[in-house]
Order: sequence, then structure tokens, then C-alpha cells
Amino acid sequence: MAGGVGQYSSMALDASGYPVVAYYDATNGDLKVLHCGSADCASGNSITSPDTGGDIGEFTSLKLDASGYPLVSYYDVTNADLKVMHCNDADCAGGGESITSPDTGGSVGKFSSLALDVSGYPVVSYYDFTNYALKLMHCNDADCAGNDESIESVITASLYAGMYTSLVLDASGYPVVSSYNGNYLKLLHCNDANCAGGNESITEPDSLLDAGVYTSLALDASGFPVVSYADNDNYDLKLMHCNDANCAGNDESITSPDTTDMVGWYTSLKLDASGFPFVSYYDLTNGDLKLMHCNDANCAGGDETFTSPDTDGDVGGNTSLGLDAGGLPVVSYYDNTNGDLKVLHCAAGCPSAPTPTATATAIRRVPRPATATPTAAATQTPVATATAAAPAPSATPPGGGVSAGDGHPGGIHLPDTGQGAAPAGNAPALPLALLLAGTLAIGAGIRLRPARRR
Ligand SMILES: [Ca+2]
Ligand SMILES: [Ca+2]
Ligand SMILES: [Ca+2]
Ligand SMILES: [Ca+2]
Repeated sequence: MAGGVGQYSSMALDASGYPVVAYYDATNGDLKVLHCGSADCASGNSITSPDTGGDIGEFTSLKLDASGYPLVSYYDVTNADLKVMHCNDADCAGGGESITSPDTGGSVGKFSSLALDVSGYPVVSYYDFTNYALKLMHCNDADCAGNDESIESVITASLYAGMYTSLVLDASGYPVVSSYNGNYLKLLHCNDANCAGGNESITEPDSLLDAGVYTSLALDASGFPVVSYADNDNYDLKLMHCNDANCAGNDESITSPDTTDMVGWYTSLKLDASGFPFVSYYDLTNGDLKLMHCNDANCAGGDETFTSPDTDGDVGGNTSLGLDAGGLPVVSYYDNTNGDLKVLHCAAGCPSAPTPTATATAIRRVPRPATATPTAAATQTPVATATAAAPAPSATPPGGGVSAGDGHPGGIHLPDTGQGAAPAGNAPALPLALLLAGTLAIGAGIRLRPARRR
């Protein structure tokens, strides 16, 4: 197991636009939660380890409830179970969080994706490794407590069904899930809130073999799916925009907007106010975080905007993207060189709507204190701040970070640094194991080409 903290990050922005990030502490095998004290995580950050039982915390997916309290789905490595945590405060601090294991049947819970229904009850898609199925859980309470949730095996017909799930609820509260079945991209649209009855719509809208890993799903204003994913045949970023709610008819718009080098892992997708995709992802060749902002709803025309806002070492794993109130991107991701969680808040220069402005950067390192106990909340302040040639605050775009000038557009912060970098040479022997791990072999994995499978 690689050391470090920050893998499997999943981020949401609170009502003030401050990032809240769930992630995995590989050094201690714990789930951690960062709640930033500012929009750029520059000060007042809270870092907690609310669940330290066994080796837990992979494959996190985080949403905030109506009170701003985190709900997180994640994987219990020790017991091979799905877990759900519902915090009773905005920081998951002080103990008393609800932590349940609502599905313990077989090896379940990898690749989880969480949404909340109109009552605030969790809906989670995830992978059943024992039965090679995509499962859908709909809880009948806000904590997924009582061992009485609705759990359905929805896609079971294909080998490895249910990897890389990304879940969104449609306007009726019915789940829509993108996933990968080991060969192809799958799009599930359920006709009820529980995906029950064995009568859901399941399509295979991209006929390209080995395209469909690292999916991230959003719905456009019509409820039609938009999905970013990686093409592991050509190692390109792909973008699908469906022309119907089910991605049916084999007539969707599918583009490969970034074909430079080997790119496209760890995608995270959001739509801007115009419905144009923003995608964060990993550049395998260069070990960089990349951002794409499309100038149309289909990312068509070969004229999208690309930036590499962080090229410092091998960075960009497990990206999770948000857009602030000004439409500017905020990204949590993993620094594989240093084994750290990083958060980028683009002040300017990142692909932003409507107009990128001057290059501006702030980099702060906020080391985790060596004395921190696993269960204690730690309020932290930056110990080093880089500021230079900062434009006037009034010139900073809405939600923009502090500005400085070392060439990186945007504010990059390290809210949680691990105790040592991930070891080199951790590439698994089997490419599929690489895919199942979901997070390994950043950089080192560029020569690992998943075998074609039929
Ligand atoms: Ca229940
Ligand atoms: Ca149904
Ligand atoms: Ca269609
Ligand atoms: Ca375009």
C-alpha cells in the first residue's frame, strides 16, 4: 500500500464556497475530511479522521446535506464492505458521526458514487466484486441505518460491470449512472427511485473497446447525460453528450477533445452556466493536472481551452472538480511525488468563464502536524505563504485566490501533507488490478496498457 494522504479525493463546496474534501489516508488506512476555512484553503482549515477502524477510506464520494454536514460513501478495505458516514457537524469533528456498513454481502463498495434524494437520503452506486455487478442502494433514512435499505443488483450481465460508477439523480429522483464493465462504457437510467424491477434502461453508447474508465457524469438542462471518461485504447480524453435521457439509439455526440500525449485518467466533470463542460483530469505522460473548458455543449470542433495549472512533480491523481459562485474551477487532487492532498482554486488563467485574465498564483504548504492524533480535529494555519506581485484584490475574479507570480495560474494549496511520498515501483503486475485499484501507478503506470478483453 502506498503511503501518503490524499488519494480518492471527493470534494464539494459549502454555502460559503469553501472546499470540503473526503480522502484516503493511505499511511494510516483512515478516512479523512478537510473543511477549508477559506475559498482557497489558505487558512482556518479543519482536518479530521472521523473513521479510523481498520483500513478504510478508499473510493470516497462526498455530498453535503441541507445543513452543510458531510455525507460520505467509501470502501472498507479490511472487510470489503461499503460504508456510509453522516456527520453531525460541518467538520466531522468531535465524534458522534453516524458510520454504518449498509451492504456487507460479499466484496462490495469499490467505485462508489453518492447522491442525496429530495429527503436527504443517500443513493449510492458501487461495484460488487464478488458477483461482478453494479449495485444501487437507496437508503430509507439519512444515515443508511437499520440494515433495511433498498439494494439492487442492476447491471449483472457483463464481466466487471460496475467499475468507475458516477451517479446523478434525474428530475424525478431516478438514478442515472455511468460506469465501465471491463470493456465498454455503460449508461444506466432507472425508471424508479430504487432501480427495482429489472426493467431499467441500460445502453452501451460508445462502441470503442476499452473506452469508459474514470467516468464522471452530469445532466444537461434537458436531463440528457454528459459523460467524461478515458479512452484506454488510445489514451485520450473523451466526452459524450447524449441527445436523449437514456443515451439510446447509438446517435450520441462523442468526441475526443484531448488527444495529446497520454491523457484522460481521473476525470471529474461539471457543466458551466451555459451547459459547456469543464473537466479536470490527469496527464499520464507529463504527470500533470489538466483542465479542459469547452466552448460548446459537445466539446466539438477541436477548439476547446486546455491548461495544465499544476505541473510540479507528478500531480493530478483522483481529481474532483467544483465550480465556485463565479464559475471558476476548484479541484482537489493527489500529489504522487510528495504523497499529499492538494487543492487548486483558479484565480485566473485557468480555463474560466467568461474570460481568462492575468496569470496569478499562490502556493501554500500546510503540513499536517506530526502531533495530531488520528481522531482529533486539527485547525491549521499556513506555515509558508508565497506572495509576490499580487494584483489588487479588487482585480481578482469572484472566488479567486490570493495571487502571486511563479507562473502557475491559480492558487494551489496543500492542505494535508503525508509523512513521505508514495513508494516507487508500485505498479501491479496485472493491468486489471491497476484499474481495480483505481488510484495506483500515477506516472509509473504510463506504460501499462490494459489488455484487450472480449
Ligand atoms: Ca435504514
Ligand atoms: Ca425499475
Ligand atoms: Ca440518442
Ligand atoms: Ca468546441
